[in-house]
Amino acid sequence: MQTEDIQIRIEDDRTGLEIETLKRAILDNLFYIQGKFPEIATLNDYYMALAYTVRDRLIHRWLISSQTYTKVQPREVCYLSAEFLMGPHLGNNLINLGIYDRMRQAVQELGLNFEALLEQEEEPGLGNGGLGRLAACYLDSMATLDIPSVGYGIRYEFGIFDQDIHDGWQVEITDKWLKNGNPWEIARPEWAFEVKFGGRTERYTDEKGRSRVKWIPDRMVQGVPYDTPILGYETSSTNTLRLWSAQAVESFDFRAFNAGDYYGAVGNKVFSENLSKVLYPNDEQIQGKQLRLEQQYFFVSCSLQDMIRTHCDRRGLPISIFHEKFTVQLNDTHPAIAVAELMRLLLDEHGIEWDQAWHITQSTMAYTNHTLLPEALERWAVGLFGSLLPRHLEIIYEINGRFLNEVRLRYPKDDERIRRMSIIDESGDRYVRMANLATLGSYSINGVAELHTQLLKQDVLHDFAEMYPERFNNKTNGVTPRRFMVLSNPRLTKLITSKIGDHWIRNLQELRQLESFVEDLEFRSEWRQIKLAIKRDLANYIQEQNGIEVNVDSIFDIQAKRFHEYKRQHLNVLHIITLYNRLKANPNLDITPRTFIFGGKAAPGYQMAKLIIKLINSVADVVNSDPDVRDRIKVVFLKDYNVKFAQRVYPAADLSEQISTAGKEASGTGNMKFSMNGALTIGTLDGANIEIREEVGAENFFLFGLTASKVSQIKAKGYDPMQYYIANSELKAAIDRINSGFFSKGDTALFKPLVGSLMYQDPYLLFADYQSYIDVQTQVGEAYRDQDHWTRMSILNTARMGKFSSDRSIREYVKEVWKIDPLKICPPNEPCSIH
Ligand code: CBF
Repeated sequence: MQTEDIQIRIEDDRTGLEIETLKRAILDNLFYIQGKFPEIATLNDYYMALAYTVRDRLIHRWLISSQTYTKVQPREVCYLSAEFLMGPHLGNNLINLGIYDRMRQAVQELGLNFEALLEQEEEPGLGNGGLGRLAACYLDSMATLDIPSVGYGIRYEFGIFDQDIHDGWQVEITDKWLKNGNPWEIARPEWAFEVKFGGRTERYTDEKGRSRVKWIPDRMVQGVPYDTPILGYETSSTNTLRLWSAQAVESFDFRAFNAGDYYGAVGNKVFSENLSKVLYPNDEQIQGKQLRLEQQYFFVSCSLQDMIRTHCDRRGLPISIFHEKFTVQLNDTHPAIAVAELMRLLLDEHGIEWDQAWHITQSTMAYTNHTLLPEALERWAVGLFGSLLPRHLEIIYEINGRFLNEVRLRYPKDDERIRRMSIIDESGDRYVRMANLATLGSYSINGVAELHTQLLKQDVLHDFAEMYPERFNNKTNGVTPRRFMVLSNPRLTKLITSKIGDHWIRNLQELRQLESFVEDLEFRSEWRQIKLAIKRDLANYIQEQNGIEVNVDSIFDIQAKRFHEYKRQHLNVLHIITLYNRLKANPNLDITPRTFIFGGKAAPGYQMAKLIIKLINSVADVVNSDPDVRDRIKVVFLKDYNVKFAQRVYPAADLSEQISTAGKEASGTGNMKFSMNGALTIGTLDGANIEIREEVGAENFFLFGLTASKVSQIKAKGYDPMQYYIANSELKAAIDRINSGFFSKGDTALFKPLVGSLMYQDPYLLFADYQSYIDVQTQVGEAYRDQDHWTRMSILNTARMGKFSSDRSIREYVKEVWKIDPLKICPPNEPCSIH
């Protein structure tokens, strides 16, 4: 049958947006999909029924989008990322569909608790932190801006671990996010690909007499795509997040089974499926593990094969114009193997000559760098690399040889430069440098904030930036206001919308209009009341979770992010101990009450970061129960920081801690989410803090600390933290308190590694920044006493955050990097001739 002949009847029950239709659809899904009568349905059954009701409403838009892409053949972005930290889908999809309130009413009319159903969703934690969450924000913005795009990644069976706290220590628990089923995805086994590993290569002459290479692998795995629709805000554009799951090509070996090797019969299946089993839980730290390289190659190969199939088979286009129809954005170096894989596919599978293949590859790839930390720059031992990907190593050698010849021509007799620029690090054991491969293979290379891009060009990729200046550019990160304002802060959203309408949700610069309300007494009062109400909600949550009662009139001073020494959660702790010492010395001291709230996970193998978590909890135990403190300071560690948790915390903050050592945080995005929700920032001149301060105004930002260039200078001169310790009595007292065993029940050994590292090395310059931090914290305390002024600053923070919408970032990528035109998608069931 011809597909044109088939008229599919799309039923109103699956698309209708009326309250009665929504109610009927939920009950229908409960019956037909969950297979339950209401009397015995669980909360999860209702959640699933609701989620399917929403998914049904995405499907038609999704199919029209993909049909339109097939017809129009637009240029598309493929966003390759080893991590997508999506957060719960339900609420976000309701916002983007524009039916949030209507659905709440429908659910309530069915006698169900809407909030409890939203809460029921297990979030897909397929990322560690900033990098994965950025990818998720960018998917939202690309769909919202009608940019044809696909997000490609890995469907990890176990995402980022859940964090529990036992006796103050972090304990990791397996994240079984799929255990109740995932209503948002659709498996597409019919579109699976095979991925090869290991073995050897062989040269042969083809029928045209050309010398060609064949890769004879020693094992093969299958990648099965699972697709999730990504609907934009107030548009029909629905793009795809395509995550690959690893499966055995042949899942049961009958020969082994018949020979009595029962385990061996499924051995290959177990081995293959391990590939997409678990997300590596390290943020900005590489371990060089074989499985990690296998994961990277696995998803990159599946994704590139998928693009080529779409291009050549589905759209019937010649491979020679592949780069005109696709651009690939490499989210850090994790997918950088794409450069060698696309070359391999073009050379070996499509018979393209080297120069043309290189032209296509280099015109396709664009690379975003997300970190300057040396421990996060990926490199793979040549031995490991070659045994896993022998053909790719050959291709990389060839790329490198040709490239280094160019460098020699341009910079004759500069052997040092050759050594630095080579893709192969030969300074000791030999390694493949993935950042060099990504840079060389890309037509665009960008950092994620002005300072970061500047340092990237100055330092890590200096030689490349000198040789190819036109390829380097900055794209300051952004975050989606749909999730991080509209969904997570409905009260503030309502107030803002009541004053300036709702266009700001699509065009965040419109928040500037709020500036004219700063002098409006009633508006300020409403603003303050809203913050207070949200703080009250968080206080209740803290009471429930930690059994700690907090004062909602105190400053909610929040540091929520991954634990890393460069982020300096321990500097925050030194401030807490300093305040504590002052109160102990003078119990009647008049300080502004504060609640210090921490949240975040540490990589399981990162002992120092775990010790900092233990220190926070130990300080909390002492401070919270000391009668001398009389509730003027409270310390709370909220466990299991994830997207859901973040949505609860950002709106409740008065003060956002962005206190990394200058030059270390590439951008930060939590800093943006706090500030958008009216928190004031205490921060260093690091990452996007600099641009946030420029936007909100220096007078509405608490700045402290050394600049990045001062940090480098001090380090170059030979930094001695001990001098600061000796010279600063308050700093000394804080450190001595920890050292004395005061927070560890007399155990003087417990925090020794941490204190020793600070006193003798202090690689992140806490001691050098200590006094400036304490002084500015004192100013914060004083400023908070003038609530009216604080509220003005809070409003101005929100009003001036327009720049940090991910829509702005994506518009810049579209215009300056990808060069893609938006493509409007027709709404379902409406006559339409747009594109
Ligand atoms: O660019 C997104 C984020 O990426 C990181 O989280 C990363 O993993 N490299 C950086 O640490 C952040 O600064 C950055 O905002």
